Amino acid sequence: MTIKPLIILPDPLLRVASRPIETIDAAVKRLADDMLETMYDAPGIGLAAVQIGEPVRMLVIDVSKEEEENAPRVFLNPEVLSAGEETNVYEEGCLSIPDYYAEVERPAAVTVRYLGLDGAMREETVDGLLATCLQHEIDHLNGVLFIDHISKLKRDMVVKKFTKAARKAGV
Ligand code: GNR
Ligand code: NI
Repeated sequence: MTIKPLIILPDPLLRVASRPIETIDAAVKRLADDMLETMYDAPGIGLAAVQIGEPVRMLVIDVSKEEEENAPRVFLNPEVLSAGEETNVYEEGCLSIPDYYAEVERPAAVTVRYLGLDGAMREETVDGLLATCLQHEIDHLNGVLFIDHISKLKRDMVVKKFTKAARKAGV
């Protein structure tokens, strides 16, 4: 397993739509391992493959509490089938936008369909932090970032700040 460097705003890779996974081979399993290791190292509660430079539709999540055992989960080709009427507001952050946090409103519960690493198709209705995190990660697979759900004024400020920082760093 390898900790991979994170792709940071304003890298254009964060804006591409990731491609579906067609076969669950050794490379896909290895990518899942690297994603988990990178997520735990960060640390974060979720990670999309594109955040480590692989634009494929895979994400990993662990929303277990600190005092609990790790509960790593891998989702391949996840799709939101339906969303509840009720919404939640969470303070979100993103490993690709370090040290920036903002409140985002999303459906409180969603039903998702995805493939597990074992190739089995699953359907699940989730709520709470897992629902928020899944929606944040599925957005990544579509080139969408959590800052797209806040005001344009705030978004423009963040993008400007990260663009300046990248220029200074010579990226
Ligand atoms: O670590 C993360 N925390 C988080 C908190 C609230 C809502 C979403 C997230 S996901 C984020 C990791 C990340 O950037 N995943 O793409
Ligand atoms: Ni993110």
